[in-house]
Amino acid sequence: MSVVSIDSFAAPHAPSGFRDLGALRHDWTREEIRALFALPFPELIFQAQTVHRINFDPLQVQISTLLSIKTGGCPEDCAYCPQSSAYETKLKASKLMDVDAVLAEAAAARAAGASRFCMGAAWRSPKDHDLDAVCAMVEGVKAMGMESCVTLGMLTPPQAGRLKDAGLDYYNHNLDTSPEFYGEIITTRTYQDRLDTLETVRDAGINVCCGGIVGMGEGLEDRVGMVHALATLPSHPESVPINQLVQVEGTPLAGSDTLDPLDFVRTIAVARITMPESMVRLSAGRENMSDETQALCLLAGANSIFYGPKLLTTPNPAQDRDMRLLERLGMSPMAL
Ligand code: SAM
Ligand code: DTB
Ligand code: SF4
Repeated sequence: MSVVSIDSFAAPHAPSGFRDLGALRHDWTREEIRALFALPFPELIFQAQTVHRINFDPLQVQISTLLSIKTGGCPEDCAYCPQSSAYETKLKASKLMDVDAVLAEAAAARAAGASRFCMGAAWRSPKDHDLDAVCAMVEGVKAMGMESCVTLGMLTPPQAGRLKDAGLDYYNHNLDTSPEFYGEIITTRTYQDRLDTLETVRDAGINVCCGGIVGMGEGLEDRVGMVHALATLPSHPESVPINQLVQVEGTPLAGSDTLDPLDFVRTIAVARITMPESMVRLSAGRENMSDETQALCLLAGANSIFYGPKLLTTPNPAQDRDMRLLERLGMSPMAL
């Protein structure tokens, strides 16, 4: 891990933290993170790019494909989510997919160039017998030479152990927002429940994929609090998805004020600076972003995307649009 000294480039008003840019830290304060968000845009992007280039090839983007293996009918009340049974959306619920059908989708994702296959289930937590099928899916994905990721809700230590034994590489479980705003969004499980699941996953030796959502009507201080919560975890999540709310008719958050795209870019940049060795994923919301906003996110340190025409239940940009964008930027998908 190297630390750059770039005093000679620093603007006269650059904060003193500028000198330790790239250091791996878990003691970020809210004040420091607030100060990053408040930087003039060119300073922020310069810092983010500098940190990015210390740890990563800035021309390479990791691509993951998502599949909803069990859709809708979820007992949780996450206000953003079309899969909650608490809200009337147009979504059709379905039971857990067959292993073979999932593996056929995984093979197609691999053929299209994805290096990771992520399977999501609309559960509060999995039942032990459901894990038999999920473990078989993980084993099948691994046998194809792809990385595997699942997101299944809260886990017990024995369940995490079973997933690890099946060869699971990543578990996605998001903190979603700041601890203060969280209660406005979800009432059926607590922030501490989420932290406990993250600890269970980490202790099982599975890589953690953990991020959040912006554009839910939160304030700047909530974005500060969200990044702070992520960057002060005992170890930084290996993967940090930053989602922009996909507004779905029928959910309580449909009709929320949309976020200034530059505030989204700032969130990516601050995540990059504070978690220098993590993959930062430009996640949900790309379908509603211009190519130029996405390009700014990639310049601000995002180095991963979800690839394929669908996220879990909502649209994502077509694959050819994504490949064209990477080509226009002179960037390429990270090899398997
Ligand atoms: N049910 C499991 C859970 O919540 O832990 C796993 C699936 S859940 C759909 C995975 C994540 O997707 C959520 O934590 C949330 O961050 C994100 N998500 C869900 N709906 C979204 C939306 N409308 N816009 C942006 N992100 C969303
Ligand atoms: C994450 O942070 N974003 C993905 C993934 N983890 C599972 C999910 C986005 C879901 C967007 C809404 C939908 O398609 O249902
Ligand atoms: Fe259920 Fe996950 Fe959607 Fe929350 S985000 S309602 S837990 S599927």
